[in-house]
Amino acid sequence: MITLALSKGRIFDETLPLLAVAGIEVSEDPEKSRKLILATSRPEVRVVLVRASDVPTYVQYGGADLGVTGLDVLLEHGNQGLYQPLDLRIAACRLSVAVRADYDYASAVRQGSRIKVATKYVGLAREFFASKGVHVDLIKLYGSMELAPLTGLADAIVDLVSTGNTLKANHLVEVERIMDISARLVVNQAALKLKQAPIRHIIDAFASAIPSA
Ligand code: PRT
Ligand code: MG
Repeated sequence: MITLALSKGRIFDETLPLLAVAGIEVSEDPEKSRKLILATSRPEVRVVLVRASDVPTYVQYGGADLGVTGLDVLLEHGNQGLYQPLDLRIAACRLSVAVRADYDYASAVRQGSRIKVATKYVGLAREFFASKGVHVDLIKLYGSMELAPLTGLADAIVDLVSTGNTLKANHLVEVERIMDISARLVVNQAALKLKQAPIRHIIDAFASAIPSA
């Protein structure tokens, strides 16, 4: 049995075409079913649905053999014990710093002020600001980061941006791009040794199906 960990939403939706190339069709729509384990057209392959931030954990400890996860989640988790053969170039976005339109980020940085930054990505944010020598107080949030500058909780946020519509709707502006993000295939290293042929088949099929840049 091969177990693939996916999260509902864009990761699941954008992985389906890659699975199709590997000859694997998921037999149920996760938006319509409450099942957490989904069978596929291949009796030896199943999909487990986990929170996006739990995909690396499942794969690291062998709860799943492979998984698809955002680079944001992967870097924040740490990639100990995970083989990362492919950048799938799906679920693309960027990790950015954003502030209220009336907050002067550039002069706060220039003057060496302490900046209050709210984010789900405390590790990545700490590393980024430390590398620039910017002093920050980090505030950990689990969602709706955009609200933090609007309520006075923080001066800035570090969050994912794709179209920019969410920032715009909340009168925030992107002031720095930290890194480009896309989804990665991650593989449990022991599983790769024990189930080499079927896992290689999936890696090769995914590799042949990656959208071009
Ligand atoms: O939603 P939940 O809390 O269950 O988990 P999650 O938010 O971690 O999962 P999900 O499915 O939203 O995201 C899974 C992965 O998709 C992330 O880890 C990223 O690698 C990738 N991804 C790509 C994105 C986006 N694009 C994205 N735009 N993840 C989140 N967003 C959010 C962003 O946080 C912001 O709130 O969408 C909003 C901005 O979008 P725009 O288009 O308005 O700029
Ligand atoms: Mg989300």
